[in-house]
Amino acid sequence: MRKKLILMGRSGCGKTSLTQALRGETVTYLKTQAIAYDNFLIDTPGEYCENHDLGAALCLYAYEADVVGLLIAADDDYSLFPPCITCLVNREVIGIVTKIDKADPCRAENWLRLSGCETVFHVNSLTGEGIPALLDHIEIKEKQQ
Ligand SMILES: Nc1nc2c(ncn2[C@@H]2O[C@H](COP(=O)(O)OP(=O)(O)OP(=O)(O)O)[C@@H](O)[C@H]2O)c(=O)[nH]1
Ligand SMILES: [Mg+2]
Repeated sequence: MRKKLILMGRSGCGKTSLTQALRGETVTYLKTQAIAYDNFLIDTPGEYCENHDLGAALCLYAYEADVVGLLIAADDDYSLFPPCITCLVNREVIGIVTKIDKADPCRAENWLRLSGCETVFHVNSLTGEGIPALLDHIEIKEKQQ
């Protein structure tokens, strides 16, 4: 069993590719046209992060999940997430730096930490690097007897 993870970030930052990698599927480009649910992942179109009114809807969608993932690609030139926004939802918020094969992930990680993410993962959805650590984080572990 896994906690339900919702992914948010600008268009093209790698949300859908990450959902495919987390499911163990081949990564193929597919533009997200609407919020997409499956058993443990909620994928959102990047436009929801890029438009102020749709951004408010993302806060509501967060309540359908157990964990909120904010994504920034390592080669992104800027962050869409303002400082200290994780308090807008009463869910755990984690940072995920994508495309770590394309640039040093440090800058994107710093932006995510500034936004309030205390835990930040680094992933490359094309090679699978960092995917096991993220899967482990959302795994619901049986209590030891
Ligand atoms: N090099 C590299 N490319 C990646 C990685 N992850 C995703 N991409 C590429 O980035 C492009 C956009 O990826 P998507 O997963 O569709 O991005 P998205 O965030 O879902 O975009 P929207 O659906 O528009 O919101 C695709 O061409 C992917 O192949 C990665 O880790 N490394
Ligand atoms: Mg997508």
